[in-house]
Amino acid sequence: MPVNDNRTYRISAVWAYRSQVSGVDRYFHGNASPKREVKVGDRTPPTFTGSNPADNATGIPPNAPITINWSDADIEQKGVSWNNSTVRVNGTPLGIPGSQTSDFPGAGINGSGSGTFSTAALNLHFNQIVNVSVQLFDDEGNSMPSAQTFTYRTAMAAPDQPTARWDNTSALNTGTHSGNLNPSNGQQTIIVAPAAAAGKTIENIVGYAVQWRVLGAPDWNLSESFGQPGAEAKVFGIPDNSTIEVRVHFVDSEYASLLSANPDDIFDNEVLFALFLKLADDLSSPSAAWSTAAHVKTGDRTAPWVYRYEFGDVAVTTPSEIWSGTIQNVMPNTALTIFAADVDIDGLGVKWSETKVNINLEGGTSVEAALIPETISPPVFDPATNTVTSQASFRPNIPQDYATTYRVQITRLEDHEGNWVQ
Ligand SMILES: [Ca+2]
Ligand SMILES: [Ca+2]
Ligand SMILES: [Ca+2]
Ligand SMILES: [Ca+2]
Repeated sequence: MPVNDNRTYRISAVWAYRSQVSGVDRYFHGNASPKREVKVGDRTPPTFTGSNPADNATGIPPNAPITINWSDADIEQKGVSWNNSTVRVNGTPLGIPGSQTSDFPGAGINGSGSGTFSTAALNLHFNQIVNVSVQLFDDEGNSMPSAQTFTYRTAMAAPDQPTARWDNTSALNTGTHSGNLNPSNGQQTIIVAPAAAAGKTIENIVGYAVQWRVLGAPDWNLSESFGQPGAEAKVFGIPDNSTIEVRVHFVDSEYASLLSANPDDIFDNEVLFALFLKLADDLSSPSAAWSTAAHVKTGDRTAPWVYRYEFGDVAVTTPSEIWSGTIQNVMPNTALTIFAADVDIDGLGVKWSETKVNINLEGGTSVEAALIPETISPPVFDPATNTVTSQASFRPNIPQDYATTYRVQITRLEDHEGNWVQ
């Protein structure tokens, strides 16, 4: 009969004998002795049943405790002996757990429990791979056949708040145009200062990613730029005349394979797409902690435009007519009022003193002359759209005849930054 460990057996003895009855062997036994109990000892090693953090977990705070779970069969209901067991973190033994649990339900032989270790003394870094090995013994000295290991990764710390500034090197919006004027050139650049994480050690940092949005917008835009460690990043395609929010998060060496040997490859479409996927993935990952957002104002690169003019009591508001319309039966020397709008974060709008107008006999030589307004209205600023409107009236000071066609051309309508279109 096989005997299992961790069991109690009751044993009693009895005499047996053989006797012939009518020439045939017969077997008989006497009364049984009193029973004895025998406990068969523990030869079952404990089992490592899991951990917290779990294997392959990410985003774990560096100072998070480590809990090791076990099960064991043990007739004495003691289970794992932490004095004999060894838990190592990146090779360093952790000693005795700060807290323990042990449970053998219903006074049975099969129990489970845990030991929880502080990691404070290890000073683990952010974004560090943590390898844990577990070798458990019970108090009879039965050990796991071999150590088991699991791995987790600590969280990526948030960078400090970056700083950002408007790159004012892009060209003013100047020159000729026909038809409707787009009020915004929409292509500005800001420069984001390198991100740091004061007082924190972070492993495997290869740079930082940038997101931006117009202040108050619901969604963030992924920037095409990827900041190298310690270097500034440029963020393109930002609207002018806006307050922009910028935030950054660190990225690790998983990006390095995307970037290959040449950082300029970031502008390769396939690399960019892969990086975008990674960035998007990071948005849902606790390992990608974003910094506090910085604010920066982009400057004015939008030229003003005419949206209405009036000759006496005749008003023109249709854009195509404003740029090439014809008005009949205007009295000579009638006052002209120009209504102009500008997208302009500083609220100044059109600089009327720089506005120039030609009035000539149609077909005659065009002569540009400064407009000398009789009246200028104060600019009205709409902060919701950063749009400034103002108007100026002037009286053409060339001799005009009846029944004669004159060509009126606003050759320069300039804002205070020098943006203008003709
Ligand atoms: Ca055992
Ligand atoms: Ca035991
Ligand atoms: Ca402007
Ligand atoms: Ca301006």
